[in-house]
Amino acid sequence: MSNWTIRTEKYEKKRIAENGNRFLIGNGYMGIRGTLEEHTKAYLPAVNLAGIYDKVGDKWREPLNAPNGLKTWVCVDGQYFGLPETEPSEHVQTLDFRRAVHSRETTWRTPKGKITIQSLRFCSMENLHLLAMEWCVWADFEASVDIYSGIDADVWDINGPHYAKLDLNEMNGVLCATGYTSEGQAVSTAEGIRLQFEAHSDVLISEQEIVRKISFSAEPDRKYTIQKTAAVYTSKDTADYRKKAISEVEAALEYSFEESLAAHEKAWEKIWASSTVTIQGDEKAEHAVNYSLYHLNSIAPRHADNLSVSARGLSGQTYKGAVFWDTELFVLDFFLNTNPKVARSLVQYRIETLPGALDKAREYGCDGAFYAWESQEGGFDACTDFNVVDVFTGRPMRTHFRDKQYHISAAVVYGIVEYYNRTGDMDILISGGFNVIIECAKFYYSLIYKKLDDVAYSLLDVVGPDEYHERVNNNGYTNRMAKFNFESAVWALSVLSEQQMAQAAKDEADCLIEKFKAAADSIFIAQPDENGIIEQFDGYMKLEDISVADLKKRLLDEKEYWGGAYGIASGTKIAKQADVVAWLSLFPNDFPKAVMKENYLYYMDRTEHGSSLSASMFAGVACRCGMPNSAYPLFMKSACVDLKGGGKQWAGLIYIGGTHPAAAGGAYKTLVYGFGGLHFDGETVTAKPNFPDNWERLRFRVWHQGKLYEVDETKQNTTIKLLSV
Ligand code: IFM
Repeated sequence: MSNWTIRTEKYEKKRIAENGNRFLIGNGYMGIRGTLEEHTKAYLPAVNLAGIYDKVGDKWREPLNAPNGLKTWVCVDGQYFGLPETEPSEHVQTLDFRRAVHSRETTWRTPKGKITIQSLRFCSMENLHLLAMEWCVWADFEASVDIYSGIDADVWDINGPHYAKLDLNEMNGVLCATGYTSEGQAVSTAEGIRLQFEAHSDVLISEQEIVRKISFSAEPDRKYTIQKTAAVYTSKDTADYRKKAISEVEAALEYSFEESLAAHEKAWEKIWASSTVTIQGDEKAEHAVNYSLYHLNSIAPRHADNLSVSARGLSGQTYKGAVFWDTELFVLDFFLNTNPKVARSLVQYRIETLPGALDKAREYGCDGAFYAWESQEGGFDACTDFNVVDVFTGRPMRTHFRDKQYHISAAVVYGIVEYYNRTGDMDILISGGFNVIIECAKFYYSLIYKKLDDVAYSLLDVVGPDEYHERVNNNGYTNRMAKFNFESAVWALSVLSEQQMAQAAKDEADCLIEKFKAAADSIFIAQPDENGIIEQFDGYMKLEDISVADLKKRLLDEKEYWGGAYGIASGTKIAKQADVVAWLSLFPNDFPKAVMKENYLYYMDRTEHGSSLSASMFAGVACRCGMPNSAYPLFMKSACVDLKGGGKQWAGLIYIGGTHPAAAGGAYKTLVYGFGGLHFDGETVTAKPNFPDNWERLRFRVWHQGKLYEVDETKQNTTIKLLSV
């Protein structure tokens, strides 16, 4: 029986931020950080919302955190008991990630006796606007108890405060806090409780908080339980956000806590029915992968048909809640395989944000579509020209993520093509997908450059996924992706030409086909040198060859940024994540296995893995080279990033902690494609085990072309069964 929980049995103040990510619960609409009910904003609690943003002054635009409807704390005989202020004698925090239920139990031993609080909460997967919690307190002595429970609108923000105005009020026993942003959006949290005992209750309203004070005399060893329900609605959901939040709470209070919990658990069971992974022979890996998939399932935008997922999921405002290339290259496959409707939403988001990409291309004097590096709604690029803060001067540093990471447009195209290959959904292509592919190809076409004497076209002045080396020429990954984009556009235009089309449009399509064919054929694609090594970009081989360990010794400050003009890595071969390996992981048939292996080994020694995306790309290539045992630690590194509360926490002085959907998705891809050898060819699904030594059996389900399959592999035998749905 697999272990579906994570647990911590001690309370460490220094791990509050990390535990906020590890113990997160979410349902795609919102994510509730795994902080404790009594926590004020100093401890980073958040009810982080998907797809709604705000900008304050000239600070970064970021997603909103809703007023916190879970806020609850207790005073016993006039003394506050809560963490971290009052040191506990016992503390247990648990996440049951099969049921998506968070719980905690904390005990204090006082001269009068023991006091314990306990809570259990969930973010409903059945009704995505609802949060519910059962909270109780008991003491083994007679005591006078005050429970304070309500809504805290003094929310944690990185670049806030976002609520320029707050309305706090109570009606018929339901509390409501509505925040109005300077961009004209509003967020309402309503909250209601069920009391399981007799008490005196008052509503207290302060500037940023509305709470009930529930006072009673507690008998020794009797549990006093409150059941709380909160609902969140925003002005993006409905014009009646406040009314809706209140009526949702009233409706939910008609049901018992147990009934709401059961409905939530049932919804999760359905999700797990298509996404559980079983690994016989390796419980640790099975636990880590399913935990990673829990996080992906918790951020899936099931409630929308045009939303995507952000680089730190719903764990807070890090990375501005923006969508990166992470979605298409690391996360999309999980949803293609387990929930194609969600995959469609991720793709549709890009189709609908094309206008933003067209504008961005114009801004830089280019044709076509240049997608946002950090994409918010409408394709708005939240990335700034100064995206890192220098630790020494405290000044923003000029970086070129926004204006030179051209590879983002081709990543969007890659996602659309993948989605089509896996679903056969021609509608999405006709209704916008083809257009994106063509516009992105036009973008690269307007960038490629050739001197009179050159044979090939170059792509100059770019930043590849290895962000430490800025403004380089002919970055291997970017050029290869541009070639892919040109080829995809030729296909798109050919399909469109076969449709009913006016002669002028046909002529235009023919002309573009010719241009893109020529571009695909003549863009520079680096080839292996005499040792089989592919140069990451022009001139890379001339850079200083140094080990990561030796380079690290040059750091003057542990938070120092490694890239940019003065970064310690810039003049060396050390990459943040290896672009050539990224290339090979996507196009494994470009070169023979021996070349792949040489490059894997070469770049492994020269990669810092400063991005949580890096390890899974290496793992995928190791599997392709027939080295599953070498892939294994890299796979586990990706699968365990959030489990261990790892990943980089700082880029210069910018906090970048949170959950890591791309690492989770990358681990999943390594599992099914790398170790499971899963392969799709037209309608056909095949799998060929390529297991690490200790694995005995691997089982998972995948959707392909509208059909659901169960893949069951042992080292000797593979069965792929079509399931009836
Ligand atoms: O998209 C990545 C990028 O490749 C490296 N820095 C973090 C981003 C978000 O995960």
